[in-house]
Amino acid sequence: AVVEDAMITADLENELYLVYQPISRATDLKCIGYETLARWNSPRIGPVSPAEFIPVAEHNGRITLMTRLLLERALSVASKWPKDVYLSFNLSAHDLSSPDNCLKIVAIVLKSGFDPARINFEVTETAILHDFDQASNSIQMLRELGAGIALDDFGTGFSSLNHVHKLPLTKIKIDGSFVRDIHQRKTSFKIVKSVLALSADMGLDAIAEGVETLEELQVLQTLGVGSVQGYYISKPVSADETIAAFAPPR
Ligand code: G
Ligand code: G
Ligand code: NA
Ligand code: MN
Repeated sequence: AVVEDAMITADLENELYLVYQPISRATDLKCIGYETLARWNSPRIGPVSPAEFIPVAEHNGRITLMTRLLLERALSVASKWPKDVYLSFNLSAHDLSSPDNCLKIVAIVLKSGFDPARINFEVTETAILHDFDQASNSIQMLRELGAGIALDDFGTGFSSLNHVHKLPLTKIKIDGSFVRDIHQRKTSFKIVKSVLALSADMGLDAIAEGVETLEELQVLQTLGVGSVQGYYISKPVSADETIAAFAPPR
């Protein structure tokens, strides 16, 4: 109830912000994109994790405002990146739950003038399962706009293979739980290996997330994963740091 109460009076425009975690090509760790991660610093209750405040916002309806605010900001920052760097933006179940919600997202993208082909929307299986048919329509709509769709936290939900088959996805994000100690855990190794074979077979990009050590990275490189993300490569950084990263050396 504490988070619920704090959110009712929150000035989300000022209290919400985004951090940006690099996504890098596995072979040479060149940065090819950034995933935006929402942060809420409440003056009343301090920092709250999105894992906690997104579900609350979905419940009380403030998610509509949050998505608009965060996506507009992300697009504005991303417009200052080189053209070969993409934006990866997390969507919630609510964002996918009606054609109306999804059209609002499409409208924000079109208004921004940012190339939709440089946007990747991340959706979780949980968000999809909330209402599969509607989520499927929304994903189709975003694909028609020209954006990519990544299935996030792959392997942690239910009947994953079924979803990969039925939805017009472009990427799979292999959950960090399969990356953890992959150099020592045979089961994780086998799972990641078969997920990579599946992705290749279906023409999907594979991203391994939660890479924390060199040992993990090396195994992923050997297995041929396309891109990597995690604390070993970089923690999430501020908007200014993403822009500074591309400034010419002086
Ligand atoms: O960054 P962190 O590990 O605290 O994120 C926790 C969870 O919140 C993750 O599942 C992440 O995908 C989700 N999340 C982070 N930012 C956003 C956002 O802007 N929108 C939505 N819907 N989920 C987000
Ligand atoms: O659900 P999603 O995959 O979007 O959540 C990503 C979450 O994982 C974010 O909260 C982010 O802060 C966190 N994260 C990013 N890199 C790492 C990592 O290398 N290790 C761990 N444990 N968490 C990470
Ligand atoms: Na994500
Ligand atoms: Mn994930």
